[in-house]
Amino acid sequence: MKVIRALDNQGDENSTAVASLMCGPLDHPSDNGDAEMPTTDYTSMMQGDNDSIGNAELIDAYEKGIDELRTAVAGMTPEQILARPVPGKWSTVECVGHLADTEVFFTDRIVRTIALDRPLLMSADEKLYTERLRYQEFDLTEQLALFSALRRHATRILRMQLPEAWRRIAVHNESGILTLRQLVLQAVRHLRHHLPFIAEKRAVLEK
Ligand code: NI
Repeated sequence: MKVIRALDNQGDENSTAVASLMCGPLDHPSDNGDAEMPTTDYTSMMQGDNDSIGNAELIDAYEKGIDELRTAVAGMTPEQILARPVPGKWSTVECVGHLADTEVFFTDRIVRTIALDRPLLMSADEKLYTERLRYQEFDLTEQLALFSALRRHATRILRMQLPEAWRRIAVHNESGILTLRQLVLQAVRHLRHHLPFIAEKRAVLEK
């Protein structure tokens, strides 16, 4: 499928780059012997836009992430949600907490870029979020509801935009100029980056 190919063309899942991308280092394996990818490469991989997917398809893929995340954790027991079955990596609730918390940023960036002219977008160190906000003590159902509400909210806004809105730009303090398309692509790719790690945890827990 065209959509899948376009969105999955994001490079390797073993990147250890973190910094402005808001991807948890614990779910970005650094102990697998693979060479680390420089943050700048990871950033361009996540934010790249080759026009291989149309705007309507992109919104559909973005909205579909709600079901993809719910499906990924469906049927897990409370013990499984809290378990850290893969050494050095997050529990499932920590991963979903990261995804929901990141979505707060992504949604704000998308909405801000539509509403304002050349808004400034700030990076954040997600490593600090995980510990200080205590993701392990988050409520999975609450996090899923937050993620879903944010994506539904932005999906509705995106579907109302005229085609020219997709060329709107923001200025990121580290990445520089980003288009609305790049911001939505990044949100889609970020979720898809993390879903295999949830599957990895489940495979260990359920075997
Ligand atoms: Ni992440």
